[in-house]
Amino acid sequence: LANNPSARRHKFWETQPVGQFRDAADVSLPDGAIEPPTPLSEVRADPYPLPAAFEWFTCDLDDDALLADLYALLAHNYVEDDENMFRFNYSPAFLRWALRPPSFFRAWHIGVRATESKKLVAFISGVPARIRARDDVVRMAEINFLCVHKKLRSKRLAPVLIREVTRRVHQENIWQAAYTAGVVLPTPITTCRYWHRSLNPKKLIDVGFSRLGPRMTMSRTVRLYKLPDAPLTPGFRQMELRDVAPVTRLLRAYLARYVVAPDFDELDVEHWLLPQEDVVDSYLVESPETHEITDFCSFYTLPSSVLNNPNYSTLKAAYSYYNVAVKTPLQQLMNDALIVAKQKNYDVFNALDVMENEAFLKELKFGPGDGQLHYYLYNYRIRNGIKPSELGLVLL
Ligand code: NHW
Repeated sequence: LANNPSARRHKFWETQPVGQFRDAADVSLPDGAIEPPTPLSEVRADPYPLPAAFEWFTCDLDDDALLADLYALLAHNYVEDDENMFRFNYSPAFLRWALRPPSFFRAWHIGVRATESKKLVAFISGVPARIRARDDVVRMAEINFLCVHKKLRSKRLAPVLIREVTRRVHQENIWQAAYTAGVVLPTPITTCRYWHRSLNPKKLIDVGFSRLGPRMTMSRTVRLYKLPDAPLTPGFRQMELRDVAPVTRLLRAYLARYVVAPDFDELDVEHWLLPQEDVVDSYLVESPETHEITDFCSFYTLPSSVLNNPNYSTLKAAYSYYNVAVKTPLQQLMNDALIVAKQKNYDVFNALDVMENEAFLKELKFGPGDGQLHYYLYNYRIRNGIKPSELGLVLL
């Protein structure tokens, strides 16, 4: 049983409209919504009950003090690697960006605090998105930053948070959601792997993120990962506000190839892809002759705290986001992304094996990580799932 997650019982997830492991072989089930919307008047009006001494609390992220509380909750209690050596350290500016896209709902930034001390002890969030599955564009919530304080774990608080965010999403007449997790739940639409490209191999080895390869010395390793000082593609430059329309056109045409992908309009592109220092970086290739925008690449910034290391407290990591190579070969475009990330002092560049990424990972000296990332849809079935290369969606 322990080696077979799909045989495990899921007391909460078995009650939810998600693909159930027991239905995996049932070919008669159609793609699309698992259950129909209920009339809005039947959506529960009151928040779900919390254990005594805790209360719901909607986080206003305009408020710097509340943002600092959320940052601290996550910095101390959010996702760690299997060996508890690193913990995600989303910055306050990143959280503001991630949680306030166009038409966001404040009510979907859901905290739980201790009634007496007002200390924030748990959180879950949603943001609205249009996500296309095959030819069906669906209004969804992207759910992220589910976190329960370490001292309150295994008390079934997570299902209460999930039910509450579901209720608040339903109140907006939205019935589907997308989310990712490192754990296996019923039922992933696909399972991806992270790949890592060392930019600062010495530090990565010192903090235990990577190991010196067999028959390798430190100086050979440093040489192996060395990159040019500046991008190589003529016309490679940072994206600016004036580029939003052509980038949206490029991205929409490109994402149309994938089975599951976001349906971005110009407002989304302005929010999600216009560079913000230490949050999101986007570059494009402007043809030196025609001034046409031909290619695009982007990454977001998510440092990790290094736990229990005497020399280092953080790893600066870039995560590949959306990339579109039309005229420039993808491998060359991504090599330029690595070069700018190195210039900006990132220690590592991470990428999932989604979209066309397999085509450059090995060649650009990415190595496979040990963690997996499972993608899920709530109340939406995709029979047999999809391959990572059919997925055009990156969640933060
Ligand atoms: S994944 C990151 C999740 N956060 C972390 O890993 C941070 C560190 N861990 C924790 O804070 C990205 C706790 O361990 C958490 C669980 C809070 C994870 N997703 O309270 P109990 C996201 O944020 C199930 C979903 O006792 P706990 C995406 C588990 O399978 N379910 O556990 C979030 C079990 O149910 P089961 C998860 O350790 C997507 C139950 O929770 C889960 O104290 C959310 C146990 O609860 C996970 N990552 O707290 C779903 N981890 O049925 C959104 C555990 O198996 C769905 N569980 O018995 C869509 C909603 C919107 C729909 C709108 C129409």
